[in-house]
Amino acid sequence: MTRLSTLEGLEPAKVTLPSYAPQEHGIGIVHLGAGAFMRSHIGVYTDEALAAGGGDWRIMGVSLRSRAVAEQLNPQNGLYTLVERAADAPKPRIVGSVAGVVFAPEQHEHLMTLLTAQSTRIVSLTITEKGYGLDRKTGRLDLSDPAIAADLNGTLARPASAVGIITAALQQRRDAGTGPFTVLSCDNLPHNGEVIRTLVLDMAERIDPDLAAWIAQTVTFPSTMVDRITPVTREETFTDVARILGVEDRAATEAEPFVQWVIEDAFCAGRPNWEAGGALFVEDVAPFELMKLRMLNGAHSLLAYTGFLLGHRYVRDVMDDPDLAALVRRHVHAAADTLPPVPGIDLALYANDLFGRFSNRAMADETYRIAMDGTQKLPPRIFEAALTARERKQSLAPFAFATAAWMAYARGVKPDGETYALRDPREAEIAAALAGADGSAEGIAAALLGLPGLVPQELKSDSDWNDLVLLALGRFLEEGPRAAVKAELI
Ligand code: CS2
Repeated sequence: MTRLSTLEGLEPAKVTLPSYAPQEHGIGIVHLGAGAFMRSHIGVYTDEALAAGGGDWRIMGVSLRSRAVAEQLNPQNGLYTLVERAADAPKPRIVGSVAGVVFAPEQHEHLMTLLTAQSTRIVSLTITEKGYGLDRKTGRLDLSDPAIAADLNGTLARPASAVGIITAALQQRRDAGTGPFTVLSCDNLPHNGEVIRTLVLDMAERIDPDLAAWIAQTVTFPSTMVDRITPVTREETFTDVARILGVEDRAATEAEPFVQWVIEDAFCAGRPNWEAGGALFVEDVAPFELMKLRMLNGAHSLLAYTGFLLGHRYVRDVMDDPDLAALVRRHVHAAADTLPPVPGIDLALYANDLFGRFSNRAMADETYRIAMDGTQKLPPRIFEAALTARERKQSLAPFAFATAAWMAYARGVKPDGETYALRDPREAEIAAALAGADGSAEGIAAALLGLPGLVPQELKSDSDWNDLVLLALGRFLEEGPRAAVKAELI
């Protein structure tokens, strides 16, 4: 079977095709973190923008760690299929907005040429929470992050971290008089624009204080809320595409039909017409970010840990389990109660949509995917929500339960004794902390709550919070996850 590399020969009756000629559009966006989420989200919005308004806004993806993404997309001239999964037949579309992928560790010069080109006007990122090198305690760079430390020691000669790459590119642009680009974080971090701005400024200040001043004056860092559930690509993704299109697509990606993007309109060097794809431009993204992080992502983390320990492979299986579905509902409503008003959104309807999205039977979204990187995900999703609940004198129980579920999961053993990898950047630290603890709920909770910079002090010193975490964790350990869940529902 031939490999996808051109639109020629593809049948519009079987697959939605770009209504524009991709190769006629130059590159305007360099996107760090060229994984599945780039393909299901910014790639699609930019595809719509190119179709509606044209312009030189194609995306060059950058892979910071894995060569595989480049090998998937480059032989295909950046073309890929996005398969939308809902109850009816899978809906494939070819996306034409991605031009290719640069593998940063091996193509440093090429990457810098791209980033310093006048034509590059936006550098966007989906590098996951752990990719930022953020020290949550100080809100600044985490100097113990190996990539950040290496970049600072090498004074950005050959940067490895995303923050280092952006700072080095901005330095060269300033020196050459090229002008700034917009830095657009598309990760699940509250105030993601402010976070990346602070980190880039922090790095610039340590290397070249004048550069920091130039960045502060000229570069914009809009915050965004991004949303589209994008499972890991599976064998069926490839076989469906091959069957429907008659070509082999090694970059095929699948996602749910729902998609949302709320963006602060602060672009210092222009932007595509993303409204064409339905993006919403607002003055303040914060309420939308909080809504999505606490309601969707918070419930996701809760259901991932609890569901995984109960043997549910997919999110849809969790929603088929009446006890767990009830717990998910409780969590989503409790999270909604911590939110400020969100302009134009009815939170009850948003919650209902979430239950529908989680229950989508055509999606194979693994609890194990969502369970990874817990130390990075819990603070914004669970702990910050708990802090607001505490201020408002609302129940802490849903958030404490999610935390206890993570603690039970962090032990790395299923109830039947099978072990698994945590897949967390602090995995070694967690293992060391647990090795030093006795196996009781008290011992485990103390070890994990004691991980530096993880749980906010206000929660750690709240006796209600501690009692609730201990009670739930005790049930997980002594009676098992089913009993722990059932006890919550009484
Ligand atoms: C998930 C997210 O990985 C996770 O923990 O909660 O990837 C989630 O699917 C997306 O944020 C949905 O937009």
